[in-house]
Amino acid sequence: MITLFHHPKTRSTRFIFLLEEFGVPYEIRRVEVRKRDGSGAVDPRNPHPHGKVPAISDDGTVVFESSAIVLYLTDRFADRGLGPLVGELDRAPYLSWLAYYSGVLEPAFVSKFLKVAVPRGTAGWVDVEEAVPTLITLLSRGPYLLGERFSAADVLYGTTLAMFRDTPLMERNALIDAYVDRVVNRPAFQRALALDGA
Ligand SMILES: N[C@@H](CCC(=O)N[C@@H](CS)C(=O)NCC(=O)O)C(=O)O
Repeated sequence: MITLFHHPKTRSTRFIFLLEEFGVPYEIRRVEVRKRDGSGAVDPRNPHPHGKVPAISDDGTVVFESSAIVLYLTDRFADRGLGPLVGELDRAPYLSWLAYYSGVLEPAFVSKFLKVAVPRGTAGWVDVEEAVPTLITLLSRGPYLLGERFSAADVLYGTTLAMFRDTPLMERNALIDAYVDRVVNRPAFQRALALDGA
C-alpha cells in the first residue's frame, strides 16, 4: 500500500492526481511543512530528508523527490501503462524529461520567481525564456511530452505550467494552454482537487 506524505496546495497535490490516474489503493498522510514566511518546522513524521512534500512510502520503502517518485510509481504499477518501461522506445525521452523537470525546469522557474539571474554556461539549468520554447517545440509535435502517449511526466509538467501560465513568469502561449487544458481536464485531476484537503 502506498502512503503519500502530503500537505494541501503543494507539490504533493499532483501526486494525488497521479495516484488517482493509477487507480491503486493509497492513503494520504497529512504532514506539516515549513512555510515561506519562515513559520513552521520540519515534521518528524515526514520521511523526506528535508521535510519536504511529496514523499511516499510503499509498505515502508521510502521514495522522495518528485521525479524519482514518478519513475518509481510507473515502474511499480507497470501494467497501468503510465510510463515507458526499460526496453520500450520512449523510455529514453521519458527519463530525460523527468530529469529535465527537476534539473532544469523547476530551477528555471524558481530562479525567475526569486529574481536570480541564471549565469549562462555556469548554472546547470537555463532561464525560463530558453526552457519554455523548448517545451513549445516539443508540444508542437504531439499532444503530450511523449507525442501521442499521455504519461506520468505530463502530470508534473501540466500542473507546473498550469500554475505559471497566468503569471508574469512566462508568456502566454496557445500550445501550452491547450496542453495544460488537456492535462487538468482529466477526471483524476478533478478528483485530486477534491481530495487535496485544502
Ligand atoms: N525538489 C522537491 C521539492 C519539494 C518542495 O519544495 N516542496 C515544498 C512544498 S511545494 C515543501 O515541502 N516545502 C517545505 C520546505 O521546504 O520545508 C520535489 O520536487 O519533490
